[in-house]
Amino acid sequence: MTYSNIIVETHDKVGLITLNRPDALNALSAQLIAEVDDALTKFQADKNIGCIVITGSKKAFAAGADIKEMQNKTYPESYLENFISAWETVAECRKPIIAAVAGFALGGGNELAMMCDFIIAGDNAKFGQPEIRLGVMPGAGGTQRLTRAIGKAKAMEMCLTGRMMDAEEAERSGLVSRIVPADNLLEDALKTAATIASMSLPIAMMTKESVNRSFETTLTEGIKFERRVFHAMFATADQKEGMSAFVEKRTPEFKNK
Ligand code: CO8
Repeated sequence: MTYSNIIVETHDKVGLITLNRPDALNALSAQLIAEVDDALTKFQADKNIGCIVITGSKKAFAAGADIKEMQNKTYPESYLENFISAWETVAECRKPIIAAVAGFALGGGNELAMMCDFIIAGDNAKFGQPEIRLGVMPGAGGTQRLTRAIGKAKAMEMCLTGRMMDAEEAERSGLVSRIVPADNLLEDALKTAATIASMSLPIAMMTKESVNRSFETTLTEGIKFERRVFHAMFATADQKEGMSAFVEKRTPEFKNK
């Protein structure tokens, strides 16, 4: 697939996807999402890639789904094409994904960021679910993921008023893991991703799966799941290497086995 809305690069073991529709503040058209899906599928299959970063520009991570594309959509069309299902590739990606967000992350932009495993925010980031102002509501997981991330009171206010949240409030509320100066955002996100990619890939993937399980089950079931996965880790060569390296006071060399 030839990409016209994203730029795809690899930085050693990190896959980088930069949303690149500057004229539309990276509005998430069907074509852009198809390109993101394609790039993610390739990074998933690439044994050398241990972590993925999705970012936008300094002005906008993404200002939402493409309103001009959705404007005349009918109910049967959206039902038949199962509109928005294409985005599930991001949420279902098994490798760790970081969203590096500067500028606007609105509507589907915020939902895309929340589909990633964590968000690092530039200090100029602005998050919001303004769909209500367009006569709709979030449709790519926003009502669910935002509520789990920041709690009912703030999520309800954001979704019902459409107001934006700045980076400080987003960090205070638990929507983002950290704030960094916008000029250093990509460098910081790539460095964080490189740290993750330097670990054992299967262990990182099992860790991601276990943390995500906490959203989908009870505490008792989640702890049972964690324990099964934890036991399985003793079958990996990377566990032997990681623990031996600690005991021998050296840096581990994970072989991803
Ligand atoms: N869709 C299409 N085009 C957009 C979008 C968008 N979401 N956002 C901005 N643009 C375009 C503008 O139309 C404009 O284009 P043009 O130059 O041709 O007129 C260009 O980008 C620049 O935008 P502005 O001139 O408006 O820039 P400002 O700096 O003045 O304002 C804002 C920036 C505040 C971000 C403003 O552009 C804005 O409010 N954008 C819309 C934000 C929004 O409502 N987002 C939610 C969209 S709905 C949604 O995401 C539903 C998700 C459900 C799942 C989706 C599945 C696909």
